[in-house]
Parts: sequence; C-alpha cells; structure tokens
Amino acid sequence: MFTRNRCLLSVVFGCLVASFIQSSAAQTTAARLSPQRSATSARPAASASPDIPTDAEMAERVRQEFLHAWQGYKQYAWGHDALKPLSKGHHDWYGVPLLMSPVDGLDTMILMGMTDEAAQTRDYIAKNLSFDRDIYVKNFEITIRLLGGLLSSYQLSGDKRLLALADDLGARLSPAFNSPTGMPYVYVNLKTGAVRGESTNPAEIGTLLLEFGTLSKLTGKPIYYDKAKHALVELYNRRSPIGLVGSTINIKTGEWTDPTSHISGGIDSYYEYLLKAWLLFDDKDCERMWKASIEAVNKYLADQAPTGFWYGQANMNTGARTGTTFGALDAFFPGTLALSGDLDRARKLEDSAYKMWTTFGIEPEEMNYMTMKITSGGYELRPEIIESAYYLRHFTKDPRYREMGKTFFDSLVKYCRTDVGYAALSDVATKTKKDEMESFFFAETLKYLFLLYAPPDTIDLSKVVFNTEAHPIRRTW
Ligand code: DMJ
Repeated sequence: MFTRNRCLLSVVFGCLVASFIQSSAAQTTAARLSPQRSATSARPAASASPDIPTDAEMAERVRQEFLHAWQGYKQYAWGHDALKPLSKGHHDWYGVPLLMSPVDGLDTMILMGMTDEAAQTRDYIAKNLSFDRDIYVKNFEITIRLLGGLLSSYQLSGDKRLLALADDLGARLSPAFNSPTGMPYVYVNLKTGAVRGESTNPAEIGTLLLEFGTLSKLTGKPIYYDKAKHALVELYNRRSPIGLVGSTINIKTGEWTDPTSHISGGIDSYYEYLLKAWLLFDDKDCERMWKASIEAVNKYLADQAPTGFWYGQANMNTGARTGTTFGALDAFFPGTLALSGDLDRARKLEDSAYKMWTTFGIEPEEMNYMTMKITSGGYELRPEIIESAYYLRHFTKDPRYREMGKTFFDSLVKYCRTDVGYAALSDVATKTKKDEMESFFFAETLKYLFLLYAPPDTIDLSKVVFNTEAHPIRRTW
C-alpha cells in the first residue's frame, strides 16, 4: 500500500506539476524570493516516531479525505457554491451559482494528482461559469477565491479558457476601484459595474495585488496591477505616525473609523500581501512597505505573556494595548513570519497557536490569551494554523511540524467529518457541528495538510507564492 502510494504520488507530481518543480538554476530567484535565508527543497528523510505514519501515508490519507468531501459535494451540491454537510443540501452565496467550491478546489485536485476529476471539473467550469450576472458581489472574497483560483488553475493546466474567465472577471470587478481615494468599494455589481459599501478594512483593500497583478502579467494589461497597487499604497499612506493601521476605514473620505490595530481578520492578509507582492513581483515599494510595517507590528502588537508569545490589539495612534485576543485567523502569522525569514518569532507563535488548538481539542475562532478562555467559540474549518506548520516544516525541517499536522488531521476527522463531507463547528467546547463547509476547506485546509506531507519539491517556494486562499501563483515573468 505504502509503496504503491509513494509511486503514485511521484508519477503524478512528475507529470502534472512539472512546471512547479524546482530547477537547479533557481538560486538567483530563490535569493530574491527568500529575503533572509536561502530556500531549499531538501528535507531529511521523514524519520517518523513509531506511532506517526510516514509522509506518504499521511499524504494519501489527506487525499482520501479530500475525495470523501468532494464526492459529497458532487452528489448533493454539484453546480452550486457549497455543500451543506448536515442537511445534504447546497448553498449559493448570491442566489445564483458562481461555482465557488469547484474553482477553489480545482488546483488542489491537480496537485493531488486527481487527473480525471480535475479535467472534468475544469471543463465544467469553462462551459458553465458565467460572470454576466446582475448581482453585487464582495470584491475581496471573489478576488481571492475565484480570480485567484482561475489564475492558479490556468497556470497548472494551460487551459486558456480559465485565463479568459479570469480576464472577464477582473474587468467586471475593476469598477470597485473607482472611488475618490482609489481604495475599493466593498461590493460591485458584476453586470452593471455599480458599486456600494464605503466602510471597509485593510484586508479588503490590501489583499488584491497578487491576483490583479498576476492578471496583468498574464494578459499584458497593466491596468489591473496599477489599480490594485494604487489602492494598497493609498492604504499604507494612511498608517499612523507609529506605523500601524486600524480596523475600519471609509474609502470615500480616507478617514479611519476604528483605530484598533491587530493582525487578525480584517487586517491579516494586508500584511501578508505586502510581503508576498514584493516576493512575486520583485516590487520594491512593497518591500519597503513590508519592512516598515512589520517593525511596527512587532513593536506594538507582539506580546510575550505568561501563557506564551502572542500578537494582540493596540491603538494605532498611541500603541497602547487595547486587547489580548488571538484566534484561528491570527494563526496565519507564523507562516508569514517564516516566509519573511523570521523563524524565531514564527516558531514561538506557532507553539502558542498549537497550545490554543490542544487546549480545546480544536481551535476556537478567538480566545483571550491571558486567561486562555474562549471569546468566540466556533471553528469554521479554517486552514491558517496548518498553513503555518507547512511553511515552518519547509524552512526548518523540524519534525515537530509534521507531528503537529497529525494532531490537526486527527481532530478534523474526529470532530468535523460527516457521512458526506466535513462540517464547521458552532462550538469547539461541545464540538457541536453546523451545516457549513466553506470552499476554503478544499482550497486551503486540505491543500496545506497535503503539502505538509507531500514530497517537498511538489511546490517550489523559490518560484511560487500562495495567494491568501492558498492558490499557488508561479512567477513566469
Ligand atoms: C480564507 O478565505 C482566506 O484565507 C482569508 O485570507 C481568511 N479567511 C479564510 C480562511 O480562514
């Protein structure tokens, strides 16, 4: 069984994702993409402790769980955005389907070597996905899930129909940037280009450049890069004198309406994209903005508490501590720190996040790290803590992270698995399930779990950057 799986994985990776595999000439790019240390795909042979399965066995287990959830989606929700894993129904975000789960899940299928399944899904998307819809969509969510997914799967498959869909989507989303400041409105109507939603946050403004920038590079239309970059710079220019951003801003006036600073949901991927846009596009402005921002974040938000090393909340203008909560979304930050070369903080923070997970058997949406008491008790099948374990294993080669991954996988199977898929939890204390399986479970949670155990050259991190929805974008420019 093990030998067969190992062969299967090698063959599949060799054929399908050859363009992602590291070339020996990658050192120059590797140095640029890995600012404080050189990246390498070498990993010591997994000397698993006796009770931990081998990497190949773990990768295959994850793959089987993807198949389980995908079969459930196909049986009960095919053609819709998402499966409802308890009622066995389906859910469409905007009343009409935008194929959220197929587009989000397609590149994971390709990386897992599901050749036939991926080809069928790709064909279905190309023939059935239409953005000519009179609906207001959230620019941020549609960009990270659909635009990112289409671009990544185009690069992996070479299917030009996906790039055409991405170009069409990019054009339909672009009116969102037509505000007095250039920072995007929250919603845009895909048919009419009408916009609405002036009150937004740094993540919704600053998490667009990887996708719009890649669209520019692949279509030769600079307008996409320029609009998303302008929005990012306008946001950065409104940082406080001590270098922090707040939680809520009005994109018409440019005024902050909530000065609370943190790295959690609503700000998180703004920081992630400053770093990754530097790495993917060699954009020196983004390099400068990342370096200035991370210094302020580490100075005012990092918190060495009796319970561990965390990042909490502070006032963006004074730096005064205003809160001590940390949660599932914050757990992306060890991965971002590791990618930037700060392995010391990355390791300490992932240890804290792991403590959060194991304290409750599975991580809560948010808790107070001073008291270790839950302040928001759901679990949405989120990937961030697994994403961070993937980066840390890659950069440190420490077997600790493959062991952590086993804990995450076992908890998911134990508490979230249903007969047709996986369900989010409404309460991690009681492990009560709820009728939701977000598309990022296919795009991110299972992909990062798989990559944690897949052969290390499956993705060449010296050439590939993941968008915030875990869609790998390869630098071809
Ligand atoms: C995903 O849609 C993205 O990772 C986003 O950046 C944050 N939230 C979810 C996953 O938790």
